[in-house]
Amino acid sequence: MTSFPDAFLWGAATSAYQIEGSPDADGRGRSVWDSFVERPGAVEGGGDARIACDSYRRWQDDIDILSELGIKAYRFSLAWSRIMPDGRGRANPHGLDHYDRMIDELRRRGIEPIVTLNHWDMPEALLADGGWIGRGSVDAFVEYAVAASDRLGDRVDWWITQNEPWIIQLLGYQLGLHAPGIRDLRGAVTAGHHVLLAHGKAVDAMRSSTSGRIGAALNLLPCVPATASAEDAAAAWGSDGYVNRWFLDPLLRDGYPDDMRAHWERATGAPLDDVIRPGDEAAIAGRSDFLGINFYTHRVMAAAEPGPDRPFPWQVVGSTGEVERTDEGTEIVPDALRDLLIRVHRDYPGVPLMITENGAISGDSPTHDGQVHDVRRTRYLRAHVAAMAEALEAGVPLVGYTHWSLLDNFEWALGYRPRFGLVYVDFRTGERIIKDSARDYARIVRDGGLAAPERARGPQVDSLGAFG
Ligand code: IFM
Repeated sequence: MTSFPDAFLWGAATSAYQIEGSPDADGRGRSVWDSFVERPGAVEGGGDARIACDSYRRWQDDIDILSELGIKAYRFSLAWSRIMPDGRGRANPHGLDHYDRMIDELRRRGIEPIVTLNHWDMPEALLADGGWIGRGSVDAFVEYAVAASDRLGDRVDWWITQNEPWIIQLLGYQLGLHAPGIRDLRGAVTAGHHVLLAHGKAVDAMRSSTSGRIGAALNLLPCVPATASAEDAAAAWGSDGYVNRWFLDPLLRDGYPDDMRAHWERATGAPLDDVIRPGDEAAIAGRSDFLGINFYTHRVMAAAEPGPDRPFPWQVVGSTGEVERTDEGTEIVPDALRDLLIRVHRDYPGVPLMITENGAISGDSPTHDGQVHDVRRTRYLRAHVAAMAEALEAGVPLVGYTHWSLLDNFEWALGYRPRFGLVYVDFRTGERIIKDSARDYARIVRDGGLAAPERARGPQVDSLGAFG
């Protein structure tokens, strides 16, 4: 048996916008995603999240499933616009009531709540000031964080302020593929900075109302050179600055990395001094009690000439040859998770780490027996648990794992086609079916890890046996 700590947080994750539905219930305000999904072509299949998994109404069903599976932690997000319908000013007590009830029920069932504050659903009202591009977003976020912490902070031991700042910056403000759909390179780096600054200021403001641990969740992508050439090595390091170090260094060291700052200043044609103001980096650094890591895959990088759609001198080329992939073509590289954990611990020592997301798209649906035999998700999950075990053995202070996702859900611009859930959701009826992968995960949770022989087979496991 691999040795995970007894207190290891074996969990599953969701986010409010992706599962809740009920956009008009109990005084919720509009979020940036409500208007983004109305843009023609913004969401594949033209779907929206007005119902999604209906979890605002079915939240007790979701907790029943967690409990049935014996899952020990539930990472979910508060819908920002349920709590701050107008973006600033008044907090909506009915929105807070909902999460208050959920947290009490989770605790009653012995399930640890891990609460994310910003999983991308900023109140639409804040767009008047540019969304995250406006510096006022920082104070708006602090108001929201304090409202949440004042009400819930006595029962939440784990807080995640921001989910995936790089994705907010890249898809929301650089490429315009996510809400609010802005394409503005300088706006993007500004937005990303404000997301981090909001983290630092919110942590300070929350300390008086919660003794819980507070961190941010970064989606980290190990960047590997496509060839042994010096040019590709430089491309991989540059990409690492863009995706990983631009967020890790200010959070866990003392400021932005110089090499990437130079890339940004060259690409945007001006120094960043008016964006990253004196005192900002000091307000971000040293605030995080732990780091959340969302891990899905790696980036195989080659050198390239910058151009109109390529601001930096590198490009993603992917692996050549036989590589296992998800239904969506994402490369499955569990060893990269082990190496990433070891690297983060080496470069940013002393910080507890939590895998706050990890999962795979696998489109399995119920078969003749009414069950969902998602063999590939099971294999994926086991391989990543094995990688975590190896990282723990190497001394990495890993405290938890919340699989993405508990439920099939609204996958943003990709709509409902990609299924990430341990639990199948019939989006016409709301019915939930526990997949085979969830039953296998339940056994891992119960046993506190993988049996040694299973682990040795790693990603090659092909005989899954009877699930607990
Ligand atoms: O569904 C998303 C989630 O909201 C953020 N991280 C990646 C997941 C899968 O794409």
